[in-house]
Amino acid sequence: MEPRLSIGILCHPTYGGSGVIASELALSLAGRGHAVHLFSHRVPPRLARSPGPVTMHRSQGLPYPLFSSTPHDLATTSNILRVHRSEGLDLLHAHYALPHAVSAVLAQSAAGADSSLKPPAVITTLHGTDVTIVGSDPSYAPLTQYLIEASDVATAVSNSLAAQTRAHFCLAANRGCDIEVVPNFVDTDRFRPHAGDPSEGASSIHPQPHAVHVSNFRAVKRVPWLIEAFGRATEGTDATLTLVGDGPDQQQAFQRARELGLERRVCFLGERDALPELLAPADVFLLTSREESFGLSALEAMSCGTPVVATAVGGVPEVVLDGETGLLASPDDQVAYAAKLKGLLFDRPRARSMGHAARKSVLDRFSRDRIVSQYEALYRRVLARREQANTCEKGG
Ligand code: GMT
Repeated sequence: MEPRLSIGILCHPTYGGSGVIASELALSLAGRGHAVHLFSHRVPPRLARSPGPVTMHRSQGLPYPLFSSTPHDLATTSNILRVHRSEGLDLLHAHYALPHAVSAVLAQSAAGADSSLKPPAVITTLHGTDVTIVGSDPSYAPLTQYLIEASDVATAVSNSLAAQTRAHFCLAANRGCDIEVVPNFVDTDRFRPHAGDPSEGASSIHPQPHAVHVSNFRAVKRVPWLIEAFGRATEGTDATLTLVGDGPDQQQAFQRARELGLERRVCFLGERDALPELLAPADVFLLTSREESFGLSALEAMSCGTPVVATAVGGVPEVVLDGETGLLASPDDQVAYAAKLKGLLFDRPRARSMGHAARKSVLDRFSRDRIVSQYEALYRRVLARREQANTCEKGG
């Protein structure tokens, strides 16, 4: 039997995306018998709603007048060292390069300076804007490049993001170019067709065509553009759209819906935990991002048997198979996007058949068990490699 590992996971406490993946991974690894510690400056919502045996370490830096802002990341590093000294962590898995890979690499280096401690391995998972927007900005690019190289292994959530990472950071041949692709995953038991429907799908709870979108309402998601496209596709009909989530563009989106006279057909729900119950009854899930390394909310919708109409950007075509599990359009062509949406939203048999294909594709390619096993195998490979390097060093 493989030995039980002691694992530290670092993440942003976000409602979606990397915060969800890190929390679900932590819970799954704990469910497999590993000792799992999660480090973040708040409890991520997906962890908070679970009773799973993950030890949460909330980093609270000391506010002090000398600091321009409270350095919670330094408190995270300190927390890791405290746990490492008392329990011995085998590895640190940083989700989103900044600032978590900094904390992980620094903790590894500090542990290495103490001969009584065995430094933990560092795995960094790149999620998207940590490479494309934040990490590539001149203010952070050299540090991001260093972190990718300094990690024992860096992973990316799609082939597209791996290629972008290589293009941004791996022009010179260095060991940081070794980027593995480990895609995101979904809990297919929770995100399932007919979730929350007591009659298990005997009839849809939305008699009229119904679309749904879930996001953090950041500019990159283009929610006002999505509302315009929905307006074009559904003019003169009683089709409805539910928007789930919250973020910087929410007011602008609300305003756009009002300007277009859609306020009675577009419903803003804000952040909700009941995502499967909101995704499963929809005819179509909409995604209109300008860039997207993966599109976890689209995957969650597909797992509920809801097909996706999305912009063909970044890693989205790896998740949504055009013509099979959804439809893709150029991010620069709202007319084409609206035409594809119209073609699917008002053709329930077609939407249902694509929804079945979407569910099957998720079960075949992105199930939680499959991807957590991929991470577990990666951890063991990295640890074996470090062990071997250590033995060689000692042997002369
Ligand atoms: O970058 C963001 O805006 C948030 C980020 C995150 O940390 O959640 O989202 C990225 O990671 C998700 C999880 O891997 C992916 O599903 C999203 O596609 C990705 N967002 C972008 O690339 C814009």
